[in-house]
Amino acid sequence: MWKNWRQLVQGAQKTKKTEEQKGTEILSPSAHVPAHVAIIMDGNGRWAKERSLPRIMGHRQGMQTVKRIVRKADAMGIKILTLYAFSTENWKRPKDEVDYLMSLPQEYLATELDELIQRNVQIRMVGKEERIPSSTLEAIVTAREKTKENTGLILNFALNYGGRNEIIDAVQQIATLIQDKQLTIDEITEENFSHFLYTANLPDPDLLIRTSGELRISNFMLWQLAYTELWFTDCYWPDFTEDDLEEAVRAYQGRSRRFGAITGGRS
Ligand code: V0D
Repeated sequence: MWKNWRQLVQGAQKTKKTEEQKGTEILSPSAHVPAHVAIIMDGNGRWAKERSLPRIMGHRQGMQTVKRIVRKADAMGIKILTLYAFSTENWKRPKDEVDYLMSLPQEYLATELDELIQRNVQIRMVGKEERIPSSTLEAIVTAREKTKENTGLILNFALNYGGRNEIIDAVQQIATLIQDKQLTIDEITEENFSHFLYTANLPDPDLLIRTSGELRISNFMLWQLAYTELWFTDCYWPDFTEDDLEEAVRAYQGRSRRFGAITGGRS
């Protein structure tokens, strides 16, 4: 049961860089591009407020940034892009705002899905499907189905996602298996545990980007971020550019150049 999962993860992990790669130009094809980049897309409301616009205009502009950054990530050779689109906390926002946010997946997919299919992108979702309006969920499930055989960029939307919630879900699944005598206590290992997370069969993020100046993880991928490099910018998400993504990756490359040799463990 674990074998399939391990092979998937190991297959997705990067190989150690060679001596000659260490000296190469930062974004050259052979440079060490993080395989999995996760982004907390913060600052849409503040972006709108600074312009005396309604918050939803910030979300709308934020979606345009998603379109640009997905193209850029693909072009840079990033393999997995996880975008934190909606947290379990976001349900506390005004109903109008939540309703608008829940219309964005359909709007995004209406204009982007054909191109994503052409680009061999695989769309996925992490988070709880419950509570997501059926029309929203249907659009995402359709996109997921249509792209499930694609072998290019994995575009992973975190939606109705909470990190502690994810861990509790995993613990409940494990406890049920133990109760049913399908799993023994000594089989609860780090590797096996991660199989029960929403991100089972995805490698952990190499790089986390958070926009808009907050220096927190805010319940995002708590388990998966254990060894992830963190990069923060004051830039609001709607203003985040392709160059900013390059800058974050360059910072990541600088860190792995400096520490890769001495950590011995994960790159
Ligand atoms: C608003 C900034 C794309 C953050 C980006 C449901 C907040 C724009 C999607 C999307 C949101 C999700 C799934 C999918 C395709 C697209 C999205 C939400 C918010 C919350 F399959 N942008 N986006 N979803 N915003």
